[in-house]
This record gives sequence, C-alpha cells and structure tokens, in this order.
Amino acid sequence: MLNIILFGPPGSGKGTQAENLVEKYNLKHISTGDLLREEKAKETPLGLEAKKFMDQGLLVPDEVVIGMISSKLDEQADKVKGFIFDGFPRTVDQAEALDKLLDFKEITIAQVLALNVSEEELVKRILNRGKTSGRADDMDEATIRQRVTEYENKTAPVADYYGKQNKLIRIPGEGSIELTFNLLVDKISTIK
Ligand code: B4P
Repeated sequence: MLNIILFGPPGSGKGTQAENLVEKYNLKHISTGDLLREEKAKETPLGLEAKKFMDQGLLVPDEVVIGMISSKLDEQADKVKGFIFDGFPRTVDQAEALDKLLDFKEITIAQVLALNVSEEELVKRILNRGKTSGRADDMDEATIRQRVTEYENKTAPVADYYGKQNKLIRIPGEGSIELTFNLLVDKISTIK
C-alpha cells in the first residue's frame, strides 16, 4: 500500500494537491476537513460539536477526530491501494493515535510531505477562496489568522514527530499548483 500524509498550514494546498494525487495514484483521499464539513452540513451531533470550533478557526477536539478517522479506515482498508491523509494528523496526540490504528491494521506511512507557504500567501489564498466557498472560516481575516496560530501552536510539532521517524519531506508550496504537484510526484517516485 502507498500511504502518504499531506501536511502543512491551512491554505497551503493540501486539499488541492490531494485531489490531483488521488487521481494519479488511485488512492483513497481522507480529509478530516471535508469529513467534518459533511457532518456539519448534515447537522449530526458530531457536526454540531465540530461547528463550534471550526467557525472560530480552532481545532476540533482530538477524540472527535480520531473516532471519525478510525471508522473511515475500517470501512476502506481492504478495498484501496493506499491512503492520502489530508489535514490529519493535526496534533501530536492525533499522530500517536494514527500510528496505533495503523499498527493494528499492519499499515505504514511511507512519507509525510509538508508544504511550506508564508502566512501572507496563506491569508491571501484563503480570503480568495472565501469569496466562493461559503465557509465561515474562510471569510474573515482574523479567523484565518487564528487558524494559522492554531497550526503553529498545535500542528507544527507534528512535523518533528515524523522527522524523528525519518519520514518528513519539506516541499516549497508557493509556486503554481502544477509546479507544486510536480515536486510532490518527484518525491513520491522515490518511495520503494
Ligand atoms: P481543512 O479543511 O483541512 O482546511 P484547510 O487547512 O483550509 O484546507 P487546505 O489547506 O487543504 O486548503 P487548500 O490549501 O487546498 O480544515 C478546516 C478546519 O477543520 C480546521 O480549521 C479545523 O477546525 C477542522 N479540522 C480539520 N481537520 C482537523 C483535525 N485533524 N483536527 C482538528 N480539527 C480539524 O486550499 C486553499 C486555497 O488555496 C484554495 O482556494 C486553493 O485553490 C488555493 N491554492 C492551493 N494551492 C495553490 C497554489 N499553488 N497557488 C495558488 N492558490 C492555491
């Protein structure tokens, strides 16, 4: 199986690149952001809980997200060539929980591809998406900057977690979508 984590701050291109990689490698895309937005739209108890955090630019509590991922892996693990995790794990606790879940299923992560983009570019991209996305967390600059702060405080340490496992690869993410995609494919092609 080819299992990859796409890592990076909000607006760095994780979702955008994951869609292209899924097509190229025929993988299953697991985006916790998309899953949470689906739950929100359906107004499930999980979605209503998640909304309180997402609309303020805060991370949803670990136990909510880990439970959701666990059931997705159970549904899919036998059927696909591999997974692209997009927006997960976002805390060290989530990374540890993912390792335990994957160990149990005898699945390993091959690479963690981390997209580097400056804060000003992130804010610009997300505000631009906010014109059409209808996402409350994309429309207000203060909320976007709160998301970046959450990333720096809680998510950036996840890079060290995978660095210690020699799985972290940093990729410049400020170029065009196509250029960034080519850089990602170059790295994935080195996986044995
Ligand atoms: P996500 O859905 O993961 O939101 P995101 O970080 O904004 O998405 P992404 O980074 O994939 O966007 P992309 O760059 O592709 O999370 C939303 C919220 O859900 C979080 O704030 C949190 O509350 C909650 N959540 C999700 N997962 C969680 C977890 N594991 N734990 C706790 N809470 C969790 O796209 C951004 C824009 O940039 C797009 O318009 C795109 O077209 C554009 N773009 C992309 N690449 C570009 C490029 N190279 N050049 C120009 N524009 C580009």
